[in-house]
Amino acid sequence: MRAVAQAQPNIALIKYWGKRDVDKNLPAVDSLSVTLDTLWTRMSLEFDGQLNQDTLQVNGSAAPSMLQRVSHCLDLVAGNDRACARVESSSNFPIGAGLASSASAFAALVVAADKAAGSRHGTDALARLAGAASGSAARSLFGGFVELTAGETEIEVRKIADSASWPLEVVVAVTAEEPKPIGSTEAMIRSAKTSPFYSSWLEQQAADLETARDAVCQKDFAKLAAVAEHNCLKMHSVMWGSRPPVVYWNQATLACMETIRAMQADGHGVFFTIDAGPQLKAVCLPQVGKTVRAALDQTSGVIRTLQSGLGSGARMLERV
Ligand code: 2P0
Repeated sequence: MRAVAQAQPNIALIKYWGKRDVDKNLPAVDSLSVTLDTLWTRMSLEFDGQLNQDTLQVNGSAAPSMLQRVSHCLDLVAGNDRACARVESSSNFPIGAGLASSASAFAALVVAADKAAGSRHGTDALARLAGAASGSAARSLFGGFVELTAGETEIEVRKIADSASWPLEVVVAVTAEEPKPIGSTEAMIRSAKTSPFYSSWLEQQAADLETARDAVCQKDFAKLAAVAEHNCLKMHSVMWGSRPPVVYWNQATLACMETIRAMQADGHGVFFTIDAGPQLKAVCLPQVGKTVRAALDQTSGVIRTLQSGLGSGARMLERV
């Protein structure tokens, strides 16, 4: 039985950085994100009693380095006594480069695996299982504005506003297409162990999240912009203060920040955020999407831009 699911990446406006429990992959902090619509990962999965091991293809090529993580996730969804699976993933955007490809991949994977195994879980449970594989993936089970609450023993994920209720746009400036130099899991562990700023990062997160949640509920763009940029730069300060430092930015990342600052000075409704990679994501009011994209296209070092509205959560595409 083959199942095909699709999920879109999400962009955190209040960031997940740090783990409460590394083995269970429990985040140390709450986070808030927006789910995109035009970027996607499609995951095709078939349990097959004839196979003697799981197989994984990513964009048409074997991907043995990711197989263990995928197999573990399948065990969580379908049980240790499941048949082996043939898994094929394809994405329409660069993977492993700070564009949340693991979020869309694991969100799509849990939906496809659950369907193929007989639909035993609801969306909340699937979000927890996706989060156990990759923390940010839990948020891609839901569309629009999504909040992840990191409890002592498990996470709670919920949509706090629909994509249609505040149709913001996101322009991604791609400044490097190669995989990032250090994975976010390792970088988070290093930050927690060595960054002198890590404890204040944890202490202040609840206040940032509350401000951002209020801003979303009030549709207060200036308020959301201020807290999201602050939270992003604070997360990167934690990384820069780690030993050895974790630096994901390149020159074009900084050039893009200057572009956004210049647009803000001109009164445009736009702000930036940057994740575990050198790409800059500009979040903007829909009426300035085109202008923001044109400005980022003109910015030195930008390879290309992608544009997206806000979209829906992970879902099945077909069942064969
Ligand atoms: C986020 N990031 O909230 C933050 C901001 C990157 C920077 O979640 O270790 O791939 O697999 O749970 O989810 C990227 O980390 O990490 C991430 P794991 P994940 O989007």
